[in-house]
Amino acid sequence: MRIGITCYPTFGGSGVVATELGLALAKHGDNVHFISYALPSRLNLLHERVHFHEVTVTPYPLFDPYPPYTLALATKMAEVAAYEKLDILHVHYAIPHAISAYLAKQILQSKLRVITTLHGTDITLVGRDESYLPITKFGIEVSDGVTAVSQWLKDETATHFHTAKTIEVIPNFIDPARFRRDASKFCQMFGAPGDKLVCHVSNFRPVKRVLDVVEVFRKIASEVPSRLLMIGDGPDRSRAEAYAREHRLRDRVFFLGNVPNLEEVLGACDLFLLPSETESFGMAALEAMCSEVPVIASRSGGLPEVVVDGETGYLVGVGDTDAMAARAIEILRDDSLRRRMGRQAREHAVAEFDDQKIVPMYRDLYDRAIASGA
Ligand code: GMT
Repeated sequence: MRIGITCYPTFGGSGVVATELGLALAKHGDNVHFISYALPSRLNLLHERVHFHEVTVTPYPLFDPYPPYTLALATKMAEVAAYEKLDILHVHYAIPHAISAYLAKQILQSKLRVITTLHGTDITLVGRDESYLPITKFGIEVSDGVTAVSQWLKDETATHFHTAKTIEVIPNFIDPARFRRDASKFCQMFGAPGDKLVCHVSNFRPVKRVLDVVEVFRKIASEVPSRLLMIGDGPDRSRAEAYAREHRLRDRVFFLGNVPNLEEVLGACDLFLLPSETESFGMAALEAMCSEVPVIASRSGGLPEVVVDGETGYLVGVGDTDAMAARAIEILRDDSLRRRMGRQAREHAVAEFDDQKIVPMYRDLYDRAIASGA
């Protein structure tokens, strides 16, 4: 099969899922063409069946002040679909990507099938904005297949967009060989002997509540010798760093930015915190779980579909930093509980979200989409 994939090429979970999906499909024999404005952050594997097509928006005074990325993307999609004879164009995010894909299909008047995967922000934030709601709904309804990364997101989409479009739940997935416990390397760099390593990974947007992470850690550190690794970057990083400074935690809290070797870091951690306002799935939590790290997360959005409360970690109310700290201290003080929850977390991650199980679900959807247009 010849498959085009468009995603945001950043460190966010949607880019990770799109990239890992493309790489997995290529390994199994498909030809995969990534189409985006930059190389996806995890696209670090050279493979004869993986190709990258950069979208550039040529600046013209006519386009001031807003260069039309959506149109440049549609043009590039049509061009790649035509000369690479794409069967499928799989876009991650309804807006603007599904709209560009629709335009590309109209330009070509071809049997190209468009699959749209909803990841969350397009539905929970942007798409609900009245000014974007109609076009987001349109992007969903003109797609040949639509998936959501959790049941929660599927239900949210149906409710807020009043759409009867069939949406299939295909959850995010993980490569268990890549994310596994290995404390040896990284601990030597950040773990003073005996200190527990607590970790958070996100893009530091307000929805992630990163100040809660540092506040919870302040409470943990007063009871358990520990360090906090803050991975990622974004708008709330400065505030979180200021909080750590003000509370004299700078020798215990490390802001590492976007690290290329995330699996090494996670493999050495003892606990993962994800206090988000909401998450449609929580990809970073899944990667931690697969690395045998218990996760304490908010009981919100799709997180209860990933974290099993009391087994693979704990779920607490949004903003309840006292409860999160109490659960964290409980886990970090009891090594056998931490190890058991870590083992159960990996078992659950592998049983439910193994790439070998999930990637074929996408492949099957592609087959059905092609058959329906034949
Ligand atoms: O969490 C973010 O802000 C990044 C965003 C993205 O664009 O990658 O993540 C969304 O998609 C991920 C992959 O499906 C999900 O794991 C995240 O839960 C989802 N983020 C939110 O719903 C806030």
